[in-house]
Amino acid sequence: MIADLSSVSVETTPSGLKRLAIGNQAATATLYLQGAHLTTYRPRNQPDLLWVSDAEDYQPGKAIRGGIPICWPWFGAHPELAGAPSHGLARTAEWDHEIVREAAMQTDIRLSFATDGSEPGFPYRARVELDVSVGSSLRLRMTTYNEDDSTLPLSEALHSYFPVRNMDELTVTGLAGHEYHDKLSGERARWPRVFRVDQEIDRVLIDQGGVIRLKQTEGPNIEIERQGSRSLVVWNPWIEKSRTLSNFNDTDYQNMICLESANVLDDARTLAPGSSHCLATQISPFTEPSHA
Ligand code: TA6
Repeated sequence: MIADLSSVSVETTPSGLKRLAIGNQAATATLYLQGAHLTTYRPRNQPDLLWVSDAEDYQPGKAIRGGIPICWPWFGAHPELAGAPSHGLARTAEWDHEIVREAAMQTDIRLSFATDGSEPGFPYRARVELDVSVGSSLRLRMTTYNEDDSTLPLSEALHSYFPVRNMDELTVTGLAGHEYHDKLSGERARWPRVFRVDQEIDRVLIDQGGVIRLKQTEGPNIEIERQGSRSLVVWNPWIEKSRTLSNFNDTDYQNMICLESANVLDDARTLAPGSSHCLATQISPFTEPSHA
């Protein structure tokens, strides 16, 4: 019998959430069907490249604090509907899934979620498919199909939480010099050449589609590539905001940063009837070249 080269097993947590435990020769990952929500991704011989608060209790109907929450079909607060869920409908909805490919070095899974126009805040028929590929890189392709007769407004993000071992050692490249919208001040500015996380950061780069690299001496170095996205959200709640967040320890701000592949603000999209848009991201480990 050929050894198990790749496996996907369906598990149910004590709280009743269904999740897929994915394993192959290149990596392992954990994917919850509620919200199509990845919570772990570990390339072979690497630490987890995703971060989840250990205050998370994985309850049905509640977004998981960490991993890669799917913000769709709106990002942040709903533009008109007070009381609508923050970051849209998808991250607490039950998605369908099919295992597309189980190979030795790669496992591909397609998840899907559809709206019928009755959902509060989103009166449109639409479908969103998330193609997850677990291998030496983690690839996500989120494709929205407008199945309605009306033009569909779309803002979205793959709200990725990354681990930081020591915030003082963290550098993030690919940001400097780019214009960003500061959600805290409401102003626009240029990203500084020297950037340290030493306060609450909630910023949206508004026209940057290039490679982002998270570098740290003790924790994993992570490379983020994007397609179909020219906006990137950078978020750390820091001290005060951390105290207000659900399923988040007061000191968790010291060990995480969100770098979110997005279509938000100037990069939000409108889909004509019958059209589609794909937002894709690749998350990969990388090693700094050792200086000879
Ligand atoms: O992406 C940053 C952000 O929009 C912050 O403003 C903060 O609200 C964060 O998302 C977390 O939102 P959540 O609804 O998951 O608590």
